[in-house]
Amino acid sequence: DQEREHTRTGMSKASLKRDFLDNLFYIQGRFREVATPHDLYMAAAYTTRDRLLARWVKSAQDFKTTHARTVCYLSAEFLLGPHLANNLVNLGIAETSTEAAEELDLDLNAIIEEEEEPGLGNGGLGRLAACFMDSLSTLQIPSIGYGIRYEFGIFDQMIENGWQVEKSDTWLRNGNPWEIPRPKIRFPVMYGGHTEQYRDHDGRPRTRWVPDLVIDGVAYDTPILGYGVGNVNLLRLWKAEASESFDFQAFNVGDYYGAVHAKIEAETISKVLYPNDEPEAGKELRLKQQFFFVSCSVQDMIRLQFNTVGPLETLADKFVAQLNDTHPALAVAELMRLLMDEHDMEWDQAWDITHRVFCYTNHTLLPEALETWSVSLFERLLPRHLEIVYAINQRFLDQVRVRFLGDEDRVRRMSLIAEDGERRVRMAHLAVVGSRAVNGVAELHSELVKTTLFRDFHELWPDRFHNVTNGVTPRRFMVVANPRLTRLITETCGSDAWIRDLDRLRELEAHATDPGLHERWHEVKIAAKRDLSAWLKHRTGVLLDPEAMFDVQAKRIHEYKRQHLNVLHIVRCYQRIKQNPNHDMVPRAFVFGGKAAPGYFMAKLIIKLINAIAEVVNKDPQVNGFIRVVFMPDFNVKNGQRLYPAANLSEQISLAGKEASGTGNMKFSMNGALTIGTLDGANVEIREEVGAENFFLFGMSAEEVNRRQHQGYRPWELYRGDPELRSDIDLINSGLFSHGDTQLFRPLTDQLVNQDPFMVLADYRAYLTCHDHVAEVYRDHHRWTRMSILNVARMGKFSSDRAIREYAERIWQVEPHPVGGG
Ligand code: 26Y
Repeated sequence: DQEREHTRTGMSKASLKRDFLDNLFYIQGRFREVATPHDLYMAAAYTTRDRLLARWVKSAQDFKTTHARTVCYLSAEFLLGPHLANNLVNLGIAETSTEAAEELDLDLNAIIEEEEEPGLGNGGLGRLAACFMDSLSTLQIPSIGYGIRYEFGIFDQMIENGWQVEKSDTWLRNGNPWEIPRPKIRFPVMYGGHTEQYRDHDGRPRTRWVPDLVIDGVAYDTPILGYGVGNVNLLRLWKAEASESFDFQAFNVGDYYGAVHAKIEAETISKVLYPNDEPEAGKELRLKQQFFFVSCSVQDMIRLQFNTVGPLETLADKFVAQLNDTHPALAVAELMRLLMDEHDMEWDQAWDITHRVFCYTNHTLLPEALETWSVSLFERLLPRHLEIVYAINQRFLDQVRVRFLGDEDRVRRMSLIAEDGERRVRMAHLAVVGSRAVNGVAELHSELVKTTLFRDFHELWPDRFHNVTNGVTPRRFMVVANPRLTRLITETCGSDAWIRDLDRLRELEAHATDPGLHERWHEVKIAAKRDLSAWLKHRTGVLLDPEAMFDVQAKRIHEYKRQHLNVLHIVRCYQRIKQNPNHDMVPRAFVFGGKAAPGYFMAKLIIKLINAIAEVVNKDPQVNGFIRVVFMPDFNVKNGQRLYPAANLSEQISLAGKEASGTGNMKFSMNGALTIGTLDGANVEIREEVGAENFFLFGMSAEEVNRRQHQGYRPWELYRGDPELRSDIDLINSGLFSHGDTQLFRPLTDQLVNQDPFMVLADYRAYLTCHDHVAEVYRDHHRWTRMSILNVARMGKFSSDRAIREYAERIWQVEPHPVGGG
């Protein structure tokens, strides 16, 4: 029977072994005895990829012949994480592969460890796009993810002398076995120049864009397989190359080196991912990047339309395109341009199609994070698109004027162009006007979107606004990251159906007080803590006691996320122990992880502060039996997978109203951590789901925050009025953590005492009180374990499958399209 299985696609142990050795030989040119760990990884990756390709071809044929309605997910970031383990799980051959490896005297986990992850995103937004790709395939929805194939993804973080040091990412250095280059799928992308009016053969006025730069975008495809299904969707990332025609021109006039230079210039467009929270620098290249991938993607959609359905008139029936934040919002203007200038369509029809194709997801309310581009830069790079934006704006504002007679202030507020100071294009307004649906990413966030950020738009078009609460994929963040917990849940529920239907975790509730389960649950957690401790010891030298409470905050470093509030709690614990050596407390390991944007000084200072405190605390025998502090370097998807299973307590402590959703909060909770958190983002819904009694809530609500800020917030009064708070801040400035330097942390502490824009001091007392309660509950092992089980049992809502189902039904109107052979 095994003999009859096709080479490269068989799923039996024997086939996997044979094909692995084949690939090792024919792709890597190695045999077992001389293979390096990287050779072994490549052979395993190709063996896995072969199995994906068989399913991919089938999916592509199927979608083409049936003209299946397709979702295009446009995102400047896809933070995929390592592929190998995830693909083995989705293929259903994780266990067989482990056994196959054993029989070859190999350790599959060691092979999996070899993979360098594609870090093509900053954090939440990029990872959400990756989770959505997994769920789209699992739910069998035909889709294409469109983005940029950055040569350098998010930087690698190293910690030197307590400071973050950025090292450039080199994920492509050893080759990428998961992608397939498509040199023939290539589109020209134009920049600069000017526009001209002319009359077409029917005498109608037309516009032509005469650019001064043309660059090619070349497709690189990565297959995305669903869990337990035959559906494979496409992640199509664009790489910038010099356009051949452009090169040739330069060559003709004898400027060979000029042509080479142009080639290098062109290729910078997809060179590097921009970190978020970066100030102005390098802005122009980012606008170029955004237009680059958007233009290629929209041209590709039109090509596919011609290849399948036919006429452009029905483009909006074949495709829906989701804009992941405003980064791809230029797609609205680009589709208009292509329909009118290249395909001779009139404005009204082009607008009708465009407006039915696009939908937009907002991910932030923070004013400093809303994208705008100066009109002068926009005009210089995209003169035709500026004309189109103006034309959209004129028609739109006329509509506003008719609806709200005489309200010119409203017209000014809603305009696509901000006119106060330097004129700027408001990308969020372009996205709202150009889309048929707009959504926020958690209930609270979506309410605030309607009542604050887009209040005027909501008044004009109430039906356009939706909520789709974020979710994460349980395949990667449970099954791949936490195989022990996966086994325990599957045994307890008597089936692994929960992996595709996360609501079925509820079956755990019936066992929430079972002492047998409690013991095994505890064992699973301790084992994960041991694994993490070993890794951290190796990487940082800090040894954590697996019996201690692992109190973890892992996410990008940002003031609004308030890592410094966590720090103040650590300082308080430290002082309590120092002041009372007989002080009894639950031993805690404070674990941090997260990158700071390279240009974000305050965030980098927070990292330094954490490491400075760690240094003092960890070597002081008077306290290190109670508290230890460690900063996990280079928090990324791979390291996240080590962290989530090991956490007892998840810190979700942003100032209410600032975190749009958060998704780390879900990943921790799914792995049995309890949450200490504010009423912010998806925390609100997590608390609703798991029950208030299983969630540690503290701090002001978004409304209270608003009220306090309107009343006038004076943090220095809190500093002066609370002796413990004062002594914690003073201790940071005493030089104790900085070898006597009393100025090092001043920028941070001065900011807290004088401005405190994220109201750390206002929530300080409530946070400490809540932490005391956490410790009290932790002492009661059975109570804690029961709460942990109930957290996992009630996390069904936070599967990205649920989120994608909501998008599919309420926003996209797309249907599942099963491909056989799963
Ligand atoms: C402008 C550009 C440099 C830029 C790039 C990335 C700006 C922002 C970002 C990333 C934003 C981001 O990750 N936002 C997060 O999106 C998550 C998914 O919806 C939310 O859970 C999270 O609250 C939000 O901060």
